[in-house]
Amino acid sequence: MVARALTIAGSDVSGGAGLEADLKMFEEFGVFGTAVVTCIVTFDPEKDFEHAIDFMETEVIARQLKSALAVHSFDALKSGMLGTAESALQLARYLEGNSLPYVFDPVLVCKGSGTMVDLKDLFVENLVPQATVITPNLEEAATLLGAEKLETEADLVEAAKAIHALGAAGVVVKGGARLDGDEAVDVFYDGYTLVRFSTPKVSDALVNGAGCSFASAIAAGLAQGASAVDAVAEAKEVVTHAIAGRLPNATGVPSTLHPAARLYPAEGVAVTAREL
Ligand code: PXL
Repeated sequence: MVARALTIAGSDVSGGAGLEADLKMFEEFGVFGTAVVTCIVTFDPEKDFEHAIDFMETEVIARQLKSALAVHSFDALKSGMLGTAESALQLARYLEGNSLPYVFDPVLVCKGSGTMVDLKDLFVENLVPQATVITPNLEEAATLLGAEKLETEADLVEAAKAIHALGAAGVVVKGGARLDGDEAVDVFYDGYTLVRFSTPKVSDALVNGAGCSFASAIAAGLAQGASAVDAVAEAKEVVTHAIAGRLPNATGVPSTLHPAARLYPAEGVAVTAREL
């Protein structure tokens, strides 16, 4: 049976991130996907590609959610940029009533744009405890925990444990390009297993959509019945290829190339998993 996944996310018209990334990633896994649009991100080419975000009306998001859920029986949900407190709460209310695997990408900022940190408390209270897997980067993890900067692998481990203690079933804290060193390191914790995942760093620069694609690849794996730790390992491999194959664009932040693992695999990309 074909697995089905729903993303609740913003639209990134540049195509690397947001629901565009999610749907392309679902497709790579052979998962049928659809999307609830929470906001639309555009750029002003006359102002150095400054971001603008248009938020969908809460009522329109509610109608999309209701429609999608009525049409399909989903095997997993993923959320990305939720935009407003109301849309985040709406999603939380839905999640409280069911046990679908849920991947929570706690997007608080968009690379190169302003912050949405006012959602932090709402995330911690309402969405973190619903997550099957939550996928914060270093900054998001620090914000969720009200911590100072996270800078070392030991910080990643502590953050993964602390976010698990906030109620998330599985946590993967992403060191990514932001953590110093030759490897891209992520730490997974689910209360039993603590795993350090690493790949050779294939880009020192940030790539637009890497985080969205990682979370949606995990959701696709969960939708197909993979365990959280296996879904994370597979997602890391696919997304590392997608980062290696990144496309330059006019914004200066290259776009993730979602089908790269299949079409343009990079040499030397392998995921190493070590239980800590
Ligand atoms: O990568 C964060 C992100 C999430 N969602 C949308 C975005 C971005 C960053 O560009 O545009 C819609």
